[in-house]
Amino acid sequence: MLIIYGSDLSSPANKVRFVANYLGLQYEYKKIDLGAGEQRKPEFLNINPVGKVPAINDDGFILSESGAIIRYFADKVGSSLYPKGLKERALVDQEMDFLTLHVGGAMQKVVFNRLFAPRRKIVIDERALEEGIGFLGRFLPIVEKKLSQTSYVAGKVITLADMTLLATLDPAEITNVDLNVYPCLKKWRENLRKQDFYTKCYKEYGESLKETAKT
Ligand SMILES: N[C@@H](CCC(=O)N[C@@H](CS)C(=O)NCC(=O)O)C(=O)O
Repeated sequence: MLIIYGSDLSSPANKVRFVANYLGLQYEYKKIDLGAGEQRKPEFLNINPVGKVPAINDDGFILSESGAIIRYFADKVGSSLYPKGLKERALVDQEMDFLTLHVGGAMQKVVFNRLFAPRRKIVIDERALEEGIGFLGRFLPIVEKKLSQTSYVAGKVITLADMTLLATLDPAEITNVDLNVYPCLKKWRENLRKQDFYTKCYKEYGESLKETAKT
């Protein structure tokens, strides 16, 4: 049995569920309550000593780090999401690294300061926020240009790079990151967000916050 440890507001963890759903993997989703510090409890530290989601337990094989997990899933079932050819794979890796480190790094500063800091009553780091917005303004036009030339991030077919970008930009609406200025990116995103692998997780990122607000 495959267990995915995640949290609905964690983009890296959601990326793992997107890929598992896309590949049709059966799994149990165990939510870790990050707000309550469950990730630092000994039971979870036994799974991931770093104390972060996502992590998986696949019949006793324990793995963390979302990039490693989604590569493992794709290779396990021999999926074209992670092509086997030397150069095709290298290009997917290039996009995954760029999207995780640069776009993801920028998005993280925005998400932390516009979503989590106010909720946790932490002082907003305006400088980090500005830096995050600045980097998005620098990197997203590069993504837009790619998507104006090809259907998917790393070429003609969907790959793990698309899953990475999709999860990374998922909190855009809730954090007021305007993606309307990127029409090709917007179209690409709309297409993926209506697919089963996505809607099996949720209708929209952050909907669990609305549920909590109701109770
Ligand atoms: N590089 C990791 C990042 C994981 C990560 O930062 N997880 C966050 C949620 S998005 C977390 O668990 N934070 C809890 C904490 O730091 O206490 C990955 O890609 O899996």
